Amino acid sequence: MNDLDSLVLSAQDAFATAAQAAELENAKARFLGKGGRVTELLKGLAALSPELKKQRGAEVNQAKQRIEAALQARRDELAKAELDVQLKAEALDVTLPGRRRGTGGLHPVSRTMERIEAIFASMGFDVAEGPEIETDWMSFTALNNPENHPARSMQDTFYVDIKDADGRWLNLRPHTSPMQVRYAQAHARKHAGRDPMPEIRVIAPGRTYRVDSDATHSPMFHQCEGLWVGENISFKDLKVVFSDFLRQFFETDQLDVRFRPSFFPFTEPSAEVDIAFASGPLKGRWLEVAGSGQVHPNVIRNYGLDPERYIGFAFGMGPDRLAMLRYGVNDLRQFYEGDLRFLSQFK
Ligand code: 2NL
Repeated sequence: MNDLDSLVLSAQDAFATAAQAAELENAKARFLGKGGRVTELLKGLAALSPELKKQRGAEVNQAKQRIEAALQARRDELAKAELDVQLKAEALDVTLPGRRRGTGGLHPVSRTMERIEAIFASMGFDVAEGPEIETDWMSFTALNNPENHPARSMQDTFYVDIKDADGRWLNLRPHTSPMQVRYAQAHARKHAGRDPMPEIRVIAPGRTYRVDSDATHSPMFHQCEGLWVGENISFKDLKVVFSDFLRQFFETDQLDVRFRPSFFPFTEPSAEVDIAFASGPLKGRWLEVAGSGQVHPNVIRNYGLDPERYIGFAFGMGPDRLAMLRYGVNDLRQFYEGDLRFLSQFK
């Protein structure tokens, strides 16, 4: 074996033992780099005679090519090994089960609202939704609230720092009654030419606001009011409609309903609606669930209707409270804390 063959062999050996790209490049420098052994041999050619230089030059070049080929082969090998490692590390197990997106659900109060809407819709009531920021007239005056009624005070009602056309502060509606006034006014205008006017039968569900916060009161709460006005709608109709609603809502006929005389500015006479379950944990206890009454003639007039001719009833209830009763929740605030451990129980 001549010196060039053994040089090639030792280069091949050095490349083969290089386990990483950096190590391989170091080995390359020892043979092909500036001061490398091949480079030294090429420099040495200068001292030879032209004859010898030609022959020896050709041999050294051939050796150099073999070394370069060995280097390239090892580079390819290392690159392939590196790719294999990466592929193995990033391998996907396509047989693993997919990641599930959790199924959402309606909030218990939303479910309750939808339940109330469905029952009244089945009795022919329209569902009306509207603004949560209201004028003073819509929230109070139209509803026969006297100018100095405590409900208007800042302790009860949230006011907005903007004035309405009458120069009074706008408010966050403290009940959904304004929406019933809007609906009744629009209905009266729409049917102005008809005699008699078709009956008004509507419920107004939605968010309402009062300055109040404890275990049974939230500054934002829900209300669902109802209104039925025609030529001949009496307190008897109120009792039938609302009792039937309650029995459907709680899915039981074993339910006592009581209309207890009360006062509201917008109804006369007025009644508080109480219920008592015949069984279950609340058995026999009277629970207040709604307010109701015959719509006050002043309110009928504010709809744009003649109170000598049109008469009817209205009621108002709190879906939050109905949801608490239906689901056995005892702290209202749990509905508004957004804790999924609580909320996901209602899916
Ligand atoms: C309560 C009291 C009530 C009404 C709301 C009403 C609405 C119009 C006209 C007349 Cl537009 N009345 N609403 C009537 C009686 C009672 O709610 O304690 N709700 C939880």
